[in-house]
Amino acid sequence: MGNGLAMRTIEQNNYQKKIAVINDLSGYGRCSITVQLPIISAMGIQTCPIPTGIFTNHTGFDSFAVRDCTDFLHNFIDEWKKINISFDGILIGYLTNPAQIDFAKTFIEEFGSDSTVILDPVMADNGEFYSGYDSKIAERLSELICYADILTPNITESCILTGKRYKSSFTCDELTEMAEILTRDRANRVVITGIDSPGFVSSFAFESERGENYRLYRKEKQHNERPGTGDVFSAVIAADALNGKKFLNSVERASDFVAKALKVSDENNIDGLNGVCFEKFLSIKI
Ligand code: PXL
Repeated sequence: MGNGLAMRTIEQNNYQKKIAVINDLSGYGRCSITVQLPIISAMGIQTCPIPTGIFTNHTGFDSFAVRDCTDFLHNFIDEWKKINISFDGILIGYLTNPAQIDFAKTFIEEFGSDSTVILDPVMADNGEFYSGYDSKIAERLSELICYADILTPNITESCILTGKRYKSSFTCDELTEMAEILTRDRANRVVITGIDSPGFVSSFAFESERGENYRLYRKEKQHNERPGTGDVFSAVIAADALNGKKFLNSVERASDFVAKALKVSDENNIDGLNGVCFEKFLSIKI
């Protein structure tokens, strides 16, 4: 603001919770910020997006264009500090390079003192890294784990982060061991998604501070693989956490929500590249 006027800061109040959403913006294909904002808004939380990159469409398509936003990101810290805002939550998804991982750490240090930090360590699926990711980035991403309260890796990401071999099935003991490793630092809640078994796909929820500390949520497997389901899932988990919901109930709700949307997408013969049709279920109760 010019003319030597004092910068106007935002008066904080408790009317609504606020979450910073650090993820990419995919124009087409129902991924990342594009799906997370409407879901979190529908659950009553104010969203403040920080796009790490702008994609014309997600990377599952044969062709896409991307504008990396790394050089711009520091402005979010600089400008938001000037208006003195704070966040109840910080949700982190698609980070594409080490500089963005450093940005996420600094953002948490600057704005996260009273925040619940939810980290979806997006980097791989079905036993393979996504295009643009490799073990070097994975090593840097694993540093972010000690900044998070809640982790939502899929089974492939869980194996990478805990140094376990990816395979076609896992026992509850093996999943518990991974969850215990992932909750060694700050995080006390983890949900490992996309666990495959014949005809089913499950999420394994683990809370380190509970007596009976894990539960498996099993859903019928749908025909089509769809990108963005992890983004939908972590959005529900994040909004529920800010709304004070119990973690295990929240994992059940996120699993139900994703399963319903996957089913309707298949029933309507929507090609997998279009992502998951979640919009008609947005009346999700808070
Ligand atoms: O939801 C994962 C994801 C996020 N962002 C982009 C992607 C993908 C997965 O394909 O391509 C751009």
